[in-house]
Amino acid sequence: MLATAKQELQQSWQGSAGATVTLTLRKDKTIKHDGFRLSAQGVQAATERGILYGVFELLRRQQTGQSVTDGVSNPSYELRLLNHWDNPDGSVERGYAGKSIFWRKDSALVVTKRDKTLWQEYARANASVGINGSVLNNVNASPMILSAEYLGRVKAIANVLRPYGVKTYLSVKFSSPVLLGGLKTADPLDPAVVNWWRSKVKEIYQQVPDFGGFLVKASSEGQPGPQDYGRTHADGANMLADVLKPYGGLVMWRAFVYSPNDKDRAKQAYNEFVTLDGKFRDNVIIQVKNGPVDFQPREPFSPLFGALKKTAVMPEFQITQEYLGHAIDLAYLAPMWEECLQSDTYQAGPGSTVARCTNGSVYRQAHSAMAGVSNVGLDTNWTGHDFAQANWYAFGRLAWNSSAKSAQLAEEWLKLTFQNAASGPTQPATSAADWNTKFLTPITQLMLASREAIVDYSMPLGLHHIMSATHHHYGPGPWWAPPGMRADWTPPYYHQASANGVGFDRTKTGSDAVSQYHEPLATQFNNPATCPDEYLLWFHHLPWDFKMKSGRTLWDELALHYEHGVQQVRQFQRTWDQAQPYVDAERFGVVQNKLRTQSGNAVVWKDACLLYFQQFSRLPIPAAVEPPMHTLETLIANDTPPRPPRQP
Ligand code: BDP
Repeated sequence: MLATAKQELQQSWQGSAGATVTLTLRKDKTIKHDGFRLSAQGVQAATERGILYGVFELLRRQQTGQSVTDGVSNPSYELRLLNHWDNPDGSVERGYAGKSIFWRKDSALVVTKRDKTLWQEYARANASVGINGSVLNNVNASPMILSAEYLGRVKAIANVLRPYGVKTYLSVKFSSPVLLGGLKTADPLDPAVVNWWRSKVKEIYQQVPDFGGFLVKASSEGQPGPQDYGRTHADGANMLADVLKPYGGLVMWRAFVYSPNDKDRAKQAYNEFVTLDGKFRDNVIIQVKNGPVDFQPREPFSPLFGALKKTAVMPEFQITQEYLGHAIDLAYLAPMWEECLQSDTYQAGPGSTVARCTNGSVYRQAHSAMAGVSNVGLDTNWTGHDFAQANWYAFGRLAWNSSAKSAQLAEEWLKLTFQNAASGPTQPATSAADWNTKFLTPITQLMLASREAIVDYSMPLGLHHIMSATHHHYGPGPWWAPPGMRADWTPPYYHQASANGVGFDRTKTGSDAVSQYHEPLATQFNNPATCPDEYLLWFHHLPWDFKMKSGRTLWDELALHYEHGVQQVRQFQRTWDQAQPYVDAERFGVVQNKLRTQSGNAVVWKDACLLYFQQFSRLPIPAAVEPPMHTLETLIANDTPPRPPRQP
């Protein structure tokens, strides 16, 4: 890693002539984990990784025109990980940037020079934002990943990632002892099963001596798990933790569990895991999605944050835009993550934010971590949408500093990505001041408004999970409920629209999900008068003529949100058009086209939802809202016909 740090400096540092940058590897009470101290003289750190991060910080400041001030920078989270949902056949679950960079169908196991170059570039990008680990395969894991053949490729990948400080982890299928090992059971308390895992783990560490550990999706969405054998999540996680322990390996055990039998999916992870608090080994971390249902455009924070007090808990965010417009819509996600991290759980008094409850500030926990479901693929721009790179960037920076501000990260990213990007003889020369006022400021504003625009035109006021569920999770589908389908995979389960009103009643007289939140939140969420508008229909089923804080009816307010979302995207189009002189022709054109598509799709969302809900509300669309351009019948007919779904 030191060699990498030196190489980066030599390649890019433009300090004044003759000036030297000193790299000092020395412990110091103020420097934690992979933190570093920057000064005019250079970088000091306690680990080689720290040196590397310090060097990248130096280069970032140089490129963004910030001065190098003396000071220590320590990471908020010890582990800052990408989760790749990549399958051995090269496909990427919920991936919108092409195939996997790690796996491919043909000659899967031959490592080419091109593979290595790509992995190196990927590792370098990660290191530049402080990401120090990658889970190389999908949580819906194939048992094959643990075969000797695949482990050979894992070793090759690990060897390329290592010099950049990126550790390698794998997702494992809980039934691997049966599927791969030929055992009759995967019962975590069966000695033969434990032995199988023990020898498998030994084999992994022979190939990858610094292997990070396992990520496990078990007893979740049909995946096998300890509950198949009448055991608990703790039994399963602890068994794996025990076999990894001698090597320093970790288990990241996902809390994304729900069964079709419960009346409210949002309550289940909490109910399942809260009773297990304190029962996990210290090398287990429970990985919890930011919201209690899934990665919806907006959810309140998962009530598990802060509620598990004797167990390490890590937030899982989704960088890939499964529910936020894939690689078509421009969605800068840092505001969403910031909103979650800064939510106060009150679990240990005021100020117990999600960030502080998970990064070691509130509870003593052996490890702290944050995971992001990666949006990286083989596309030349890595992430499908040029602006989706900003989400990879911001995820790393937020995992490093959980108090970082979305606005600052957007500005940093824009400077690093677009400064000096104007090209071609027709482009006017631009001064720095010009660039700031005509590009940086408006495009930062556009980015900051982009997530809320999507919330507005798709699922405003706390609506959730009303996307078309025909596998793609892109457009609207509030109607989608094929006969025989699991109710909790259909939008009507979540919006509950009827002549009486709309929204999911999670109050004390409803599913009582509100009681999973610590006071004062439980009381605040329980009362529609005090529940924040953005979570209103998450917690309440309300009549269409319910009087909102604004004085308008719920129906009118809903319609205005949809309208506002559409208008916002049109404004983004205008803003982007103005940015033309400051962007190279290729990226300008691609983003312009995508915004055009997004604009049309926003109208589809608005029309579909308003026309669908209008069947129940029987109220007119307010005059301030553009009349629908589509009919409900065509929109439903154009929705991709349902294929046999594995999941919504
Ligand atoms: C859902 C995705 C599905 C994932 C699942 C998970 O639709 O593809 O497998 O989450 O996180 O949001 O396990």
